[in-house]
Amino acid sequence: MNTQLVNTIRDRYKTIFKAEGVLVFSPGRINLIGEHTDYNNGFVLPAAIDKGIVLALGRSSNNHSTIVSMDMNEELVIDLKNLERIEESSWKNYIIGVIAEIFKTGKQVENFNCVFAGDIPVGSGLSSSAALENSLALGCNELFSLGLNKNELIYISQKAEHNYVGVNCGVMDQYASIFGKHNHAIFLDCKTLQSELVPVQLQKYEIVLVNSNVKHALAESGYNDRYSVCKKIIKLLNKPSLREVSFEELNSIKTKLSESDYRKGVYVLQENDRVVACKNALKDNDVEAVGRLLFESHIGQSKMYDISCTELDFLVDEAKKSAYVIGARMMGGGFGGCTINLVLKKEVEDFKLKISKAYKKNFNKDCSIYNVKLGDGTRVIK
Ligand code: GAF
Repeated sequence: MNTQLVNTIRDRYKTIFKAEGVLVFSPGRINLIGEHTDYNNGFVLPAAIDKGIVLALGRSSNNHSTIVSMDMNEELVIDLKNLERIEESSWKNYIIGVIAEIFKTGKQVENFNCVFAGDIPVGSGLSSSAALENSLALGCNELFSLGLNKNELIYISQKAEHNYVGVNCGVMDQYASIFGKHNHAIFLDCKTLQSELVPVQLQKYEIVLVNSNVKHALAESGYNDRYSVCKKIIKLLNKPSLREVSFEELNSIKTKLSESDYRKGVYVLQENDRVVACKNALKDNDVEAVGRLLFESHIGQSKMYDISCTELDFLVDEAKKSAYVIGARMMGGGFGGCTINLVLKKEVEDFKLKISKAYKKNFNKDCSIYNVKLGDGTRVIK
């Protein structure tokens, strides 16, 4: 967690609202493997990171609530009795959505003031959105003593995204951001919400993220289309989710599906198997196998589920050419954002230099590179 950011938010809240606020940190996440499996009741293997959103929140004596985004240099003023979605793609819908979803649980939020900022790049596949939702949900829980448990906070954040942002997301991002644990990944069964913490010991390797700087906005990308394809398949098979579908069952309706929809169904089934294999490889300390699964996963995302883009494919291909990268793939919802790479520690600087140069040469634009540490989940900062 970035202590400088915490101090900045604490001070800014004090300056604007002349009071002390409750301070919350909520992390973004990486995902080792398991993309677009969460809304299919499948498996995922994410981890919270040391970067995220810091938010300060306190009571307001006004008859409205004021929320300040330092990064956007924008302010939102809301009337708690009239929480309508804003007809634009904006951070404001995450705020409105979380408050509205808290009200739907029967809990009462009163007028509040809020300031927040983050150190995760927006639209990069590191889930700044879940971090924002969770930070506000936990902040309200603390300030107004709502008594919501962690799973309830997760569902509030997820529903905010469904109903106010317009993304039919699964539960992975909100779950990882709430339940993250230092140096661990979370093997999560999205059907039962049962999870297992898996230590991430990568021996000679480390995780390096390369941001293509192609911005994705899931509500505007093909994310919801992929969701619809999966729904179409399970409807044909009369199953509750793709989790309950076998390869044989999928093959039995092959002729009723377009070639592209069939491929997408196969991808989800295969990706679920890869998540389980990856979890086992991590537990067996078989880092090379983890890497191989990452490369395979990318092929599925790019050639079968069609959620990659030229820039992400290029970054993974470059990584593959390098003798000291044992695994790489696009990460998150897709259509832009970051790749996750497992790179030999002693060659990380060389990797960064080479991949940046190649990217610039090919696309005439810069990529950005981040080292991340796996950190703890959403929490109040005392
Ligand atoms: C986004 C969504 F929010 C997640 O729920 C998940 O589906 C992910 O894309 C893809 O795995 O981050």
